[in-house]
Amino acid sequence: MKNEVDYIDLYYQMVQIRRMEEKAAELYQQGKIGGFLHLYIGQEAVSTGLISARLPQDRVITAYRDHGVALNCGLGMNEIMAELLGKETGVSGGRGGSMHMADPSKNFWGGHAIVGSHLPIAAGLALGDQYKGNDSITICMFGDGATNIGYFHEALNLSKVWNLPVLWVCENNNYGMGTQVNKASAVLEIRQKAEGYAIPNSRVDGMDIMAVRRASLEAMEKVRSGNGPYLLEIITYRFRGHSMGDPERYRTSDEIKKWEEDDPIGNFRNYILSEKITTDKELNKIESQVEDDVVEAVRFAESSPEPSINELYKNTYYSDKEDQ
Ligand SMILES: Cc1ncc(C[n+]2csc(CCOP(=O)(O)OP(=O)(O)O)c2C)c(N)n1
Ligand SMILES: [Mg+2]
Repeated sequence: MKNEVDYIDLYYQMVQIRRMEEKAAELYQQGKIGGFLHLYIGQEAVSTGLISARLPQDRVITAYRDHGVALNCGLGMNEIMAELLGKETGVSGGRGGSMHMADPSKNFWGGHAIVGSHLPIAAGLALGDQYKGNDSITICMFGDGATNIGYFHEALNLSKVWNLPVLWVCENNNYGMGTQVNKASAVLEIRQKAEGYAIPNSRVDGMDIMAVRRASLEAMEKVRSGNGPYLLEIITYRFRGHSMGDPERYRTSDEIKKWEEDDPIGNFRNYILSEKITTDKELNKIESQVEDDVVEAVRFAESSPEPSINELYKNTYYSDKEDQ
């Protein structure tokens, strides 16, 4: 059983996400990454704290803001970068790109692009574990915007009816694209929506990784001991636009600045230093290690081959018969 806190490793993971994505933004602007690119910058404490509390048999599934979640689940930075560049060596063989990272061998069940669509899948994963009597829970992450969609309500309802071992995790970053929560949701505290399905719930500050980890451990313990689903709302903020190319007319630079002062990485750095867990010098060393990791990931991705043209139809389904 894991769950001793490895503060240094958690810090390392958060800085890895930040630097990997800053580099991805640059590569996107150079036209090396196609399609959409949704950055997780600002939200690093959410997945890092949450996933640090899971056991290896627990499944994780998320939406399209998935690069950080993939790293936290143990997918390599080289392979994530290669996926962003659409290369054969990518985590999804270069077929998925930014929004479709996945590796079931690490119990990471993917990135999903259609808002809310992975919530019924999460209920299905949990139903499978319940049926088999596995000691696994499913951790399903989604945004505030997803809670206004039918999938959310159907999945929560059935999860309670069937007492499924699923932890619903709402990352409330206050926006669904350019729409603020108060313009799209009937309740401002998303956790209240769980009340309608008699699902126990709580809210936690997502800029404080230790608070996220504590709340996650508690919630996972409840779900694992057979009490059925639980909903954890994590309050956070994305420092970048919804995706690359977002003109961000819906929020002010003062608002962004205010949240940037509550930077989850800066907060954790201060915590580590004030608790004397390690020294400034050691943290600087970790940061330069991450710089090297990113350089290596880009080298790996750029030097990897494109998927072979001969595999164009691999994993696709088609029929050569006329419609019957
Ligand atoms: C069914 C569906 N409707 C609309 C979209 C377009 N869309 C992509 S992201 C998004 C906002 C979702 O916001 P939220 O769930 O809060 O996640 P966040 O981007 O904040 O992480 C929308 C409407 C979509 N992908 N799928
Ligand atoms: Mg959102």
